[in-house]
Amino acid sequence: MVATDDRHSPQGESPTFDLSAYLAQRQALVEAALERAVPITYPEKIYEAMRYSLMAGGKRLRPILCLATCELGGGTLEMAMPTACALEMIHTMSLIHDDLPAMDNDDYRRGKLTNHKVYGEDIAILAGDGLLAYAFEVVAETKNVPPERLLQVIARLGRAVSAAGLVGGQVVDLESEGKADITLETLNFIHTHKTGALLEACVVCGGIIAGVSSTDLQRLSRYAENIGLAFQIIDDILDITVSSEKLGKTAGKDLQAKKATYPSLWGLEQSKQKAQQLVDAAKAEMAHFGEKSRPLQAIADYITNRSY
Ligand code: GRG
Repeated sequence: MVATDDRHSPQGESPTFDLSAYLAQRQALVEAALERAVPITYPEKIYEAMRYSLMAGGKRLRPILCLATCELGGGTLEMAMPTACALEMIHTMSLIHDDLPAMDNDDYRRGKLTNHKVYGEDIAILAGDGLLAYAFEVVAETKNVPPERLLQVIARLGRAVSAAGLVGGQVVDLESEGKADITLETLNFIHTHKTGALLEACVVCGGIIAGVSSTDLQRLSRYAENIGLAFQIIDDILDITVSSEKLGKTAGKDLQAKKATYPSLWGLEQSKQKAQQLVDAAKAEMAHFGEKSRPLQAIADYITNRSY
């Protein structure tokens, strides 16, 4: 099963900013940096398993967000690239663990068999652990960024993956499975933690690396909060409206697992409207930054217009 490649819908572009070209260029930079970051060495099996999922494609939205906010704050791509790679490593490890039989039990991810289907559950767990640990090492070894900023980045990343972030969201998600009476509050908790926490870390860490003010960090954080929730609402919509081939993972899983989703609470139309309102609110946060925020404005639009 292979995901089709219409990644950057022209609908996501503003007339004056070529988002497709921007995303393609940034993706290529990230791919090259990831390629260099994880060479295969002894014991080869674990590096191969880590690289299998890390280099399997994906939109690379998280590293691209981190690079974009660093540039917005006056920093360079070089300053943010190690953290950008670390964010993709953390995201990939969360996908590997999410797909395990003990969690979502999925066979396909990013258009390929899941990690445990190829390497077995034991190696898949370790590949996730290896990527998570390596992410922090990569950030700590960043050159040309003041150490106190790197320390803040490491603290933010730690919090984003912890029980106060991804892990906590995943626990409530597991507890909620099969329950018909999940409230909007619980659904929001799951997604602000499972999906939102890491997206927020991407945006905020780029700002920290660039050394932006705490007021601007708060603006970036609010932007991220809004796009994070919009991203998840669209994810829920795509799960019921798009094929497995196009998604690169098993479609219709939410319905099958009787999971509460935004469309199941609000219906499709209202879910789309809510996502649009959140994207508009995210873009409003960027108005303060003027022209420099074009990429982040266009990425916010892309989130609601994406097709996989
Ligand atoms: C972090 C220590 C630690 C453990 C993981 C399994 C788990 C705890 C959390 C689950 C996190 C998870 C899988 C959230 C879903 C996030 C999401 C919407 C993923 C899809 O992101 P895309 O569409 O995927 O950006 P690509 O493949 O394009 O990168």
